[in-house]
Amino acid sequence: MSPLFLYTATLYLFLLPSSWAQPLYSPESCIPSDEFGSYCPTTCGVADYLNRYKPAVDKYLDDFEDLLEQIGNLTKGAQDKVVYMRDSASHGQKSTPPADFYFRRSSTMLDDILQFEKSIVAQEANIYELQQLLVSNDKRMLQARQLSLQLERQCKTSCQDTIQIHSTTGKDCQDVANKGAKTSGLYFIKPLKAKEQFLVYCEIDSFGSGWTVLQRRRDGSINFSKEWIQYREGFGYLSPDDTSEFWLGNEKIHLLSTQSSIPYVLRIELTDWEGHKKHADYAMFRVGPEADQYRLTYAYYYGGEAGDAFSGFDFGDDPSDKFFTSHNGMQFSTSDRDNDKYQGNCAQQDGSGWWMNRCHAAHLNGKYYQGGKYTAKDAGEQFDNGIIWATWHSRWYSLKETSMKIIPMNRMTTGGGQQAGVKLHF
Ligand SMILES: [Ca+2]
Repeated sequence: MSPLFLYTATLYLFLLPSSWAQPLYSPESCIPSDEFGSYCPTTCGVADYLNRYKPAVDKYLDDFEDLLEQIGNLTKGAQDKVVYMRDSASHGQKSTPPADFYFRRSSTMLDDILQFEKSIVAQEANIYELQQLLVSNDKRMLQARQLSLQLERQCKTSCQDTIQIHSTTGKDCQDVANKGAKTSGLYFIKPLKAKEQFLVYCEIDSFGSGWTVLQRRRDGSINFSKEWIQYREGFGYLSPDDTSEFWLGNEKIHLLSTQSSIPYVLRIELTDWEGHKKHADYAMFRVGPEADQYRLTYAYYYGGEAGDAFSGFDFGDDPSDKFFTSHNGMQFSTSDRDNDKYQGNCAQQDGSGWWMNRCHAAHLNGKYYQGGKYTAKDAGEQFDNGIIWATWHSRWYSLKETSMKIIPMNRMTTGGGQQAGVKLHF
């Protein structure tokens, strides 16, 4: 890597928002990533990065300065020589008897000298510019160093963003709860066929029910307009106090939902902008493998006040509305992978990833609209691309909060579901 590149890269880092600098975590103060971002959302990494490359940049600047000085000295020498030559030439012209040959030769020499002088002036201007550049670079370097020192100082006061990850693990959050975990938070789990464990948010209630949360929207802080790979791997942030937005990732959802002979119930929880909360449950929720484009299936609508939008909705536009907006059996689509039943590309139109049909009656990964109500004009191209649950609110109403979470089906009758009279959050 050339020193110039290092210098550019160093300065450029400051222009990036801190989230871009996340992979540069400090091993002492941050928790390494488990494919879900690094748990040090501070800029400590930037300081480490700067400190690592500072000596190289300093050396580069020193060398540059030496070079400029050398050029300056050379120019001065050349200038002295020109003055000397001009003086001797004109002296020769005056003192020597006018022999044509010598006179012409002397004139040519004077012309050359004049040109040479011009070029020296031009060189001097160049050097001046370079010197200005050096000064401004020095200034920027100084600022960078000051910022680096500031960051260094901040990073020495132990990282404020540390999070607690509980030590209990299991194949899902219910397993974690069965092993005695009592509080909601972040846990590592490892579904049966998973190659490695991964982090999830577990919602654990006082009755010992452990929900594994797959999706969360709450404030629009995360852009859900992502492509296939991001939907496969997951994106957003997991937080120990359930304050952030995320998509857990299709591969993880697949591994979770297909691991056991005990099927899962999917619960969808929704909050509108008036603060009302409703939910919808689906029995035997499964997401297929990537080879089958993460196909969604469930056996039946289990209940809930939000209604069964997942099975389609009759918008009144066409008799086939309900059939073509049902999500059961649909493969997952993203803007870069069209697996929908529409001649166009639903995911591209809506800028999201979802189990698109032609296109949707339920759409929880849609665009976040503050305040809820939006119009075709707001959506830019007339598509209903908000966060939609059509059996509750119209498709031109985008919900405020959503979550998708699963629990083994047997928990619905042994304390985790409504049947046992467990106090729910609604
Ligand atoms: Ca299509």
